Amino acid sequence: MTSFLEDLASPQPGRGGLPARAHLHTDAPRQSLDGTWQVRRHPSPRHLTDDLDWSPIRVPGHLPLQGHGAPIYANLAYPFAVDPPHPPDDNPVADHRLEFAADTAVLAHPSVLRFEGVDGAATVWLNDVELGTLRGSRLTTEFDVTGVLRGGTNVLSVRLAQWSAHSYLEDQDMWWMPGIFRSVTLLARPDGGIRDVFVHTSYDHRDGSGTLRVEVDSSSPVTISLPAFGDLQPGETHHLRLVSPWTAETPILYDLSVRTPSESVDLRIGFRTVHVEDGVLKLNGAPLLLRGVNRHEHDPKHGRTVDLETARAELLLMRSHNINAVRTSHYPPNAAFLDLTDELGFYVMVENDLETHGFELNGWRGNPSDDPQWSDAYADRMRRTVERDKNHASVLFWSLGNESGTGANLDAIAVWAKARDPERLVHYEGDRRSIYTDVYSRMYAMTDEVERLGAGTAPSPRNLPFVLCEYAHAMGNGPGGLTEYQDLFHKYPRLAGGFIWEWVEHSLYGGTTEAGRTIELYGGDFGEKVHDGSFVVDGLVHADKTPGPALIDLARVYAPVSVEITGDTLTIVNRYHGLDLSHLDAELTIGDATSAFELPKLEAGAATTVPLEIDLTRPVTLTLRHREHGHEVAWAQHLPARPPVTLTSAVTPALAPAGTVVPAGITLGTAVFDPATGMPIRLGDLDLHDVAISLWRAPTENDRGVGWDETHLPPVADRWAAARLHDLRTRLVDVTTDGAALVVRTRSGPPIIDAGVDVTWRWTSDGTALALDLTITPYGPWPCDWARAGVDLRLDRPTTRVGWTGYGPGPQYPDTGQGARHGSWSADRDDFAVRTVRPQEHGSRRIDDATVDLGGTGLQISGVDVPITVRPWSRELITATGHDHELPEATETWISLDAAVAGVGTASCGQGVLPQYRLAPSTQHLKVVLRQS
Ligand code: IPT
Repeated sequence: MTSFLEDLASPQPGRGGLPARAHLHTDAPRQSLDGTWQVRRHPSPRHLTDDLDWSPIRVPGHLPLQGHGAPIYANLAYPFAVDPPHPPDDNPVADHRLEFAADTAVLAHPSVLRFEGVDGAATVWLNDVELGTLRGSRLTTEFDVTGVLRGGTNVLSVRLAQWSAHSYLEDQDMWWMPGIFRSVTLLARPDGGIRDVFVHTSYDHRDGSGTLRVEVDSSSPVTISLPAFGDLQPGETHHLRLVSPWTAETPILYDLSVRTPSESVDLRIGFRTVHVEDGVLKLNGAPLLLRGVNRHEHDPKHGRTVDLETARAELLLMRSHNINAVRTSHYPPNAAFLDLTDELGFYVMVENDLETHGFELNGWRGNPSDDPQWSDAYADRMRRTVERDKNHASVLFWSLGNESGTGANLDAIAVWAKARDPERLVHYEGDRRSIYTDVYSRMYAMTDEVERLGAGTAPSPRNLPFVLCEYAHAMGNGPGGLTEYQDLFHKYPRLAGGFIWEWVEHSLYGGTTEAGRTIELYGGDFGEKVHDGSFVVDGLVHADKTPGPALIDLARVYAPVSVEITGDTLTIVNRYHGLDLSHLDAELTIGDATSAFELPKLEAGAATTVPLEIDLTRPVTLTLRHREHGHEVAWAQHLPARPPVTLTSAVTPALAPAGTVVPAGITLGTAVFDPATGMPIRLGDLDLHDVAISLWRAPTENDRGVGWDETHLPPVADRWAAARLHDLRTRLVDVTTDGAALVVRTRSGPPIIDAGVDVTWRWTSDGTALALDLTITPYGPWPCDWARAGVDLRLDRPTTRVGWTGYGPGPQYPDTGQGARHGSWSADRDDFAVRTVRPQEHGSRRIDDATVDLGGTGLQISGVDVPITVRPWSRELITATGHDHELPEATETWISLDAAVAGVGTASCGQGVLPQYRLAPSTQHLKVVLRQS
């Protein structure tokens, strides 16, 4: 028998486990071994001793989240020397121990011990008998414990090392966190029971019939029954004359029971056929569009231990935001998750627990994917993935793994998966030849290439449908450009949609600050020497599963019904897979009045345009809702053209004598201007500070990324920094009057270079309000695009709330904010600012009228579609602060009023800001009216 140390360096699969099989819902007795175990830690497998104290630990759970070691976040870099198959000596080992009495019901039969997920590499003993080793952190292992399990006290020991040869196969972009993080269970296996079941179904959309074949692995006579269809023979294909098909829109499941005299198993099955026809992905004969997300299992306190209530809540949240597909990136999820996707209706790509991405940093030298010594490990992982989850209607794809290069071991598992389960599709992104996959998959391909793939002008291997297994990196402020992708998916049938990267942010909680703010941590915060910083925080929902603004936008973009109001017509496109629109209610809001709207009958895939007999000089909103759940599926809005806000009467500026002389003080209505700068310093009772032109924003994580469309250039944030866009120097040119207007001209530019902006500030007042008509004109050879063009000002009191009429409730940049609609909104300071785990520019709203409440007084801003931000901090402070909880409490208010704002793109991983959303130096105008409220 090999030693623990030797085992850790073995590329072989774990040993001693039983052949993989489905997780079945059985009436055989079971006993959970979850609960409080004991643990002790050794620094290395070379320094194992017995004189360590035991301390309690919760199972399931991760060691580093319970005080044993620290999490490590690295994306592709291996945080150890790449010396396969050897793990480093610096390799903490945790002995786990549980004393338990076995239930008599379990003891009455042969039994197995099941581990559903143990992160790391372990050897397992029961009552000092070695059962075998655990490899494949997110995969199930079962050991036969018949004859080893006994009456009285049993002692279960799990010696778990953080690193092993298998760490080279588990290089997913996530926290390295060893631990028994999923359940441990004892299962009685009655003699003559059911070892395994494999259900095969299909649906024929031409006549509504289905087929069913149930393979059962048992040594006893088997009875299979499907209520409504009676008893069925195992192993035979049964033709069922009329079945209701399963789709994510109609997740109809049938109860199937499989019995032997000693055991009965219940399954919930669905009839559906997924296949590829003429380069189009089809479900039950109709084209299928994946509106998907990549989902890691993550909880900010418990890591990858995610309970089922949380998983259900996540799926309901997805559904209510029009998401219909999940890629289980990058490993099989908790097994019961797939019961939920069957029931709630999702198209699932189950991914093998495999990634060798770190080899890319070494030119893929030694990549296990093409090295025969790892072939058994690859086969073992794929087999356990497929066997466990093979009965789920929701699972349409098997994915071989993520980012593992190319090689014979991948080829082999693809061939095996296809042979074992010909009725599902095989996916793998990393091998562009796509010789053994059923779809052509890419990640982050840019929209222009996706367009060519859709149109057939870019080569698509073997005429396969195209899937973006990852796109639109939801990191920080963004992703921009969702609409452009979706428009292509709608335009070209070959494009089967894709999966946003990613669903949930992986920040970990680190307590609370004195001020009561939650501390959210990312890579590097645990003293890791090799780490990838905040790259682990890139989700549509926060770690606590509260939606970020991108989820609201995505819901609109993914809407299965497109609605558009143009001229006096309404265009509706039904983008459901199979539903007509009869399950939806529609209502039309004109001004304040809402009434029901009769929807045209529309089959899936059909479109219609109907006249709208209404007055379009008032705002019109059409909303479609799900009748059953009340959730809003789609909406469209039409806004009448709005005239600019002007003051009706004017007072004359007190500027004497008229002309360019700098007077002692300038007043205009209730406003006072500083004669030295020409900038307003007071409005009514409010002191205005630091009024200045600004072209910069606090770089977003997308601004800090190298866009895939311009890999030859530094990130835009670096271009701004090089141009010192954040550091404009201003010179007052002159102050004059023009009738009732005070006209201030300034010139601003960064140091060093001879480019800048000429600015004309034209101020008028009706005695109380102050109107600004601003023109910004570039001069000189500008070295970079601008982030924005507008005016900053500071108030010396904190904001409590912002109320506004305009687009909301979420933020909006030129390439985001699809979910923002025109209306009246209110948000507290934090919600208006939109805080992110790593501080950055966010929260811009386009307003017609906003009141920044400063407690007792406030500043009112009016205009038409004016982008504004309101925050307690300067952009310099935001940029210099690494974590949200490090930002100081609010004592002041920074406001920006913008003439123009650049889009945000998705360059943190993917394409940069699309050309139409960039802000090239150009003349910009801003018209706003300010008043104290
Ligand atoms: C891609 C990975 O597959 C995913 O796990 C994640 O790391 C994502 O990037 C970025 O957050 S790989 C990348 C090199 C395209």
